[in-house]
Amino acid sequence: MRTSLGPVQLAASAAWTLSGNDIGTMITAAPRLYPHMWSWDTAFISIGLAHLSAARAAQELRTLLSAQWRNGMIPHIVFSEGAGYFPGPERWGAAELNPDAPNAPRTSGICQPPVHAIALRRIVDIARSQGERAVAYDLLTFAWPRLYRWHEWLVRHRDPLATGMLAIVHGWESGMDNSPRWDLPYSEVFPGPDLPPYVRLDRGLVAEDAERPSDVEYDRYLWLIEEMRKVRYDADAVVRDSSFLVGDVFVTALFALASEVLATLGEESDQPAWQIKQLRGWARRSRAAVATSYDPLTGLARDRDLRGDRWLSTSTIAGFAPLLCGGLPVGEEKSQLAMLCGPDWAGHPGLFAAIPPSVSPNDVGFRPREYWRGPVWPVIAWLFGWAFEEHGWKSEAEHLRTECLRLAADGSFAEYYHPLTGEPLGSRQQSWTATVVLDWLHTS
Ligand code: 2M8
Repeated sequence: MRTSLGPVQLAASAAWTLSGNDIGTMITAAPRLYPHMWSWDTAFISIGLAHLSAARAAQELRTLLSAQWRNGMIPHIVFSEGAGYFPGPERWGAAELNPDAPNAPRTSGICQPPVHAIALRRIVDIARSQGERAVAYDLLTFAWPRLYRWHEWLVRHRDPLATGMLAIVHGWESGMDNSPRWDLPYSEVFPGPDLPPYVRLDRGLVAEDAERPSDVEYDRYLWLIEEMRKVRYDADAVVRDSSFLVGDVFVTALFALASEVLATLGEESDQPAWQIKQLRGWARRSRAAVATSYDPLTGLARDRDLRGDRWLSTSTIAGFAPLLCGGLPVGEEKSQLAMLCGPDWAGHPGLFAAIPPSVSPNDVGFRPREYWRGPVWPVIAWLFGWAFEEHGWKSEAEHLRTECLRLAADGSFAEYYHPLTGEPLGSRQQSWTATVVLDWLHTS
């Protein structure tokens, strides 16, 4: 029988999870599987933390931003002193190879989706509503210029065709590591004989191997790191040489959305007008790129394989990217929203809760236990809920929130859930799951 905690118990248990994952210098993404700081996890973590303490949330975001590379990139992992994750800082060798990477703390050499401005917006609003105006002001003053430089880095180094569609050089940069979105481009990544041997540490930390990527996938992940090491993580050389280069429609939509959010925060805090104008321009271009990727045949937006010069048509949650950033004509936008809520997705009659899974349950590639190949990810639902609120789709946002809270009421704060049974999967006590639950509980 599935436990179902009431709101007070659930909130207490989420707060307890976060304090358990707090190692003093940072809140780790999860206790055993992920004992370090991940870039987009920390954005979500700081949102939930703000409900407990705005100052503590600000500190967490500052810790991440303090590890920003000198060239502006926010690295995907900021390593704690603790061991227990592979690939760790030695395997990346970022600081040894690239003078832009900080020596301390140590970091990985790639990035993750740019959701940080959305977190900043949320923390500032929560802090102000709690009367913590100084915390809000100080955080905004610290974070805004850093986030501007981060967005500028993305435009400068990750828009190789100058279309506004941002490219990733590793599936890890999408945050949706083994999504079917990347199967085709990864089939063209051929690990060489000089791939140094390695031992995976993740396998033993989940109930079943199938909940994690396969060894073949890991070889490709590690090989891409070798390729980047060869060019010393030089941003342009990586884009030029990496055997994986894909225009990521979901990252692009988040960038468009976050750029608008950052521009508005800039107006509120008297940031330079030319930078605000630039952010609006970047947002416009990326929104247009997302709309261009829309396929009227499937009703979904598409990624673009820049090595193979082809659209990638997979039936994943990323296809709804236009609902995050806008830009589609009204009719198409309405039909996307109807599709997301309909029987192929959140309205599928077999689902435990009406939340869109990472892959449609009606798709042949749907694997309900396998990581980004089918499970439900609460953070992704949070992003859609947030965007729905922004668009004024109140009842859809409220329905999503209620269903997510029903799923999370078991108190496991799982990394992801089986969409048909609600079974918790992957890591437990995952920080970002606990924090989006806290945010949902506080917006009721
Ligand atoms: C997962 O990714 C890491 C690699 O970055 C892993 O599997 O080892 C993804 O779900 C990613 O989106 C997330 O940020 C990270 C930590 O939660 O775990």
